This record gives sequence, C-alpha cells and structure tokens, in this order.
Amino acid sequence: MAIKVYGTALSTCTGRVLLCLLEKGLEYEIVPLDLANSAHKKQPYLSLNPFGQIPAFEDGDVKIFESRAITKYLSRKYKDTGIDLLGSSSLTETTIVDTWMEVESHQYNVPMQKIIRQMIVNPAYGIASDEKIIEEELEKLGKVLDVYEERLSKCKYLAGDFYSLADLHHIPYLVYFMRTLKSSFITSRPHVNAWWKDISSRPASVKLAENMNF
Ligand code: GS8
Repeated sequence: MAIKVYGTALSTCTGRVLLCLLEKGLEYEIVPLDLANSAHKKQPYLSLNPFGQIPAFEDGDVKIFESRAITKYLSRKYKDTGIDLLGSSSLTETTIVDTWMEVESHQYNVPMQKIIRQMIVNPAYGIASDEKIIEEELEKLGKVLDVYEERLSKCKYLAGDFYSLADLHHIPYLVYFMRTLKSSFITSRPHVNAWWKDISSRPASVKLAENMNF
C-alpha cells in the first residue's frame, strides 16, 4: 500500500516529511486537504491527527502524526533504503543526532516559526506583519545561530561529518527564510552559510524547494 502524506507541500511541517521521503527515494502520495474549509479541523481528518494540524501520515497499518516522529519512523523502517539519516553506526552518533534534533525543535524552530509566519505566511494571506515580533524573534534566532556557527566550525554537519535528520529538519523553514530580506542572518555566518549551501543543494532539497511557492 502506498505511503500517504496528508497536507500540502507549502507547509514546512509537511515539507519535513516529504524531504525525508525524497532523500530515501520512497514512493508516496500527497493527499491534499481543503484547508480553506477547515477540513483538517473535522472528521475524518481528526481521526488521523486529533490536533487538527498537518501533516498526518499512513504507511499501511501505521497511522501517525507529528512531522519529526514521522521522519524518525521512515528513517528506522527504511534504514537500508537510500541514505542512513540516523547516525546508525554507533550509539554515540545516534545520540548526537538525537541531541541536534532536539535543538532544532526547541531552540531553532520556536523563533523561526514565528518569523516565517510574520514574513512569509501573513503577507501571502494579506495579513499585516508585526515588526515587533519579527525583531524580537530575529534576536533569539541570531543567538541560536551563533551556537550553530561554533558547532559547524568543528564539524561539517550538526551531528558530525555526516548528513542526518538533525540537518534535514531545518531545511523547510530555511527555504522560506532565505527568500526574506533577513537571509544575511545565515550568509554572514561563514560556517552556517557553508552548511546551508551544502544541505540546500542536495537533489532532494532542491526538489522540495521547487514546490514551496506561496
Ligand atoms: C506541528 C504541526 C503544525 O504546526 C508537526 O507536525 O511538526 N509539531 C507539529 N502544522 C501547521 C502547518 S506547519 O507548516 C498547521 O497545521 N497549521 C494549521 C492549523 O494549525 O490550523
């Protein structure tokens, strides 16, 4: 049975899952939802994601939600298909991948989500951006990126000298962020910039970005 992803390629959380599928070279089907009519807030969708958010995911009998849980599932179940994204060669590497996945989720994602809402999503829907929120969240993001700059001066990727889910999880928001007037937050930090150039030029990342146009 084909893998199904409920959502839209425009959504960064859905994009995280699609990027993992692209890296793994797995076949999948995107099941679009009528978001304008709140299909994601009603049954039958709520039985797939009770929080009424995208994405949701089906692989045969496995029905799950939360994009990062889905990418971990895919990376474990299809470990031997395509690239290993978990640092599976040792417990130490796996744990470092886990650590930087947590950093993405708790440090980077928090300000980044608010910035992209204000700078990309709201304008696309004709909603005014809140400059104060943008300023405050950019300051927080800058501090996170300073830590990344230091980390990436020691290794090519966040978890070491190998590409992993820890890097992949950052890509969808950065695709949008690099189209804003604040892209210098990345380009002015040499190691972060080299990392971004590397991870964004992977064929899977290029393909994902092609479909992320509001
Ligand atoms: C967040 C899902 C989410 O915020 C995950 O899957 O990673 N932690 C969850 N989804 C957003 C779209 S993100 O591009 C969403 O569904 N927004 C619409 C809404 O909340 O109504």
